[in-house]
Amino acid sequence: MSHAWIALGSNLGDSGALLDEALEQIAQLPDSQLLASSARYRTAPIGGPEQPDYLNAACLIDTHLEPTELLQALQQIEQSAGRERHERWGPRTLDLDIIAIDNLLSTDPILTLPHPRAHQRAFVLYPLADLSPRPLIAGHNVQHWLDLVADQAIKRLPD
Ligand code: A4P
Ligand code: MG
Repeated sequence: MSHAWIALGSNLGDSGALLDEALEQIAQLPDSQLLASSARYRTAPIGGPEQPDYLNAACLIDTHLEPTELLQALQQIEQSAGRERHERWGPRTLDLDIIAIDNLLSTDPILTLPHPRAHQRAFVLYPLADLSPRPLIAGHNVQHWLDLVADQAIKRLPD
């Protein structure tokens, strides 16, 4: 059984409903259990073209799936939310990124672990901070990285 931390993001369509639906589908992944999910955050877009603000969140699961099986299952959930890929960092109905799986390290571009940009992004770090346990990213805890992204616009939404 492995812990996997997953980041959710949406800035097209009914983002609140899309994140609700994604969490329900994550809870139903085979050989897996949803342990915790974060608050929702309204966040300014980082990178890419001019685009709407995002709704971001994170969750923690226990899973017996292999890392590549988990990635494929999450990509199927993205597809079922009508995800289209046009340009890097462009707007999307649903993005599901694996932030970390236990303390696995991978430089494979198909599945890089921990996620190579997680520690630079308030929209990933704030939701992760709501979860227990939290992942270690590049040898440091989430709070260490949070202190370095204080300039990024993010608003925690009421439950
Ligand atoms: N891939 C490699 N490692 C991973 C991983 N750990 N988890 C590969 C998930 N996928 C991983 O992803 C591109 C490829 O990354 C996949 O084929 C997979 O094999 P994608 O979802 O098709 O494309 P993407 O999400 O546009 O690319 P990327 O580089 O993952 O984007 P980022 O860095 O995740 O940025 N601003 C705000 N405020 N909130 C956001 O959620 N998201 C992005 C996307 C940009 N700005 C944002 C937000
Ligand atoms: Mg992605």
